[in-house]
Amino acid sequence: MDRRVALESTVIAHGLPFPRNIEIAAEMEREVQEKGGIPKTIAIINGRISVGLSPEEISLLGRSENVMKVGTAEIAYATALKKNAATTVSATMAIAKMNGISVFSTGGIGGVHRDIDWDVSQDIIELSKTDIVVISAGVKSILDVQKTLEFLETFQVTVVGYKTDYFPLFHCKDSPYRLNLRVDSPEEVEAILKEKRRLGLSGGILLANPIPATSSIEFETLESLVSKAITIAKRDNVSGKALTPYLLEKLSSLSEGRTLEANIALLKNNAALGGEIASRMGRER
Ligand code: PSU
Ligand code: MN
Repeated sequence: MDRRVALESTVIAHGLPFPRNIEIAAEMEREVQEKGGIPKTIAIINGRISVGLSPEEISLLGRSENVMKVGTAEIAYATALKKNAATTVSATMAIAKMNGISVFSTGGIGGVHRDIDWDVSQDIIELSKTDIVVISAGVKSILDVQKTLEFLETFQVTVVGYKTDYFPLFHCKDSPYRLNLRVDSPEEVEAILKEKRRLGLSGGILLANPIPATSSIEFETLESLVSKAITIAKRDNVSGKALTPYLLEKLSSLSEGRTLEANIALLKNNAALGGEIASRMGRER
C-alpha cells in the first residue's frame, strides 16, 4: 500500500459554490500533504480518467456549468462520449480501486433520502463491493440517517467510528445513532483493511470522522434548517442527481453560510486524517 489519498470532484463541481470550491480543493490537497500523504483528486476530463488533477483541471471543474455528476454507473458513458465529469463517492472509489489507491477522503457519502419513495445512492453499493477506506463525516442530515445505516448494514459495509461511538451527522459532531465499531488510531484502520484483504472479504470500510467541535452545528438548529430546505426542494420539484446540490445550497443560504463553513472544516479534517492513514500505510518496513 502507498501514501496516495483519493479525493472526489463532485464536491468541487456540484457541492460547493464558486470560487470557494476551487480554493477548498487546493486546501484539501494541502491537508493531505501536510500529513505525509499524496493527494490524488479524481475526475473525468474530456473523456479521460484523471487521477491527480492539475490546478487547471480543478479550475475547469469548479467554473464550468456543464460538468456531469457521475456515479459508477455513468463512468463508461462519460469516458466513451468524451465528457467532462465530476466523480461522486461511488465513482471515485471505483477509479481509486482501478489505480491501486486504498484511502479516500470525502465530506459525506450519499445514502437514503428522506420522505421519498426510493432514492438510494450508488455510494452504498460501491462501498459494499470495493475494499477501500472511505473517510467521511458521516452522512448529511438531509438524508434519512437511520435508513442509511440500515442499508449500510444490509450491504455489509464495515462502518467504524473514528474516536467516537456515534455516527456523526456531517455538520454536527453528535448524533443519537450508536455505532457497534470504533477505532482510535490510524494503525487500527490499517489493520482492519489488511485483514479484510487477507481474508478475501469484499467491501469498504466507512470511517466516520466527526466534524471538529469548533465548527459543529447543534443538532436542533440543523434539524430545523434541514426540514426547511426539504420543504423548499419539494415545492420546487427537485429530485434525482440535482437534489443533493440543491439542498446543500439551500442549507447554506438559510444558515447564512454556517453550513458552508462547517462543510469546509470537515472536508479539511477528513483530508488530514486520510493523509495520516495513507502515510502510515506507505511507510517503509
Ligand atoms: N456531500 C456533500 N457534498 C457533495 C456530496 C456529498 O456535502 O457534493 C456528493 C458526493 O459526491 C456523494 C454524492 O457521493 O453527493 C451523492 O449523490 P447522490 O445522492 O446523487 O448519490
Ligand atoms: Mn440519488
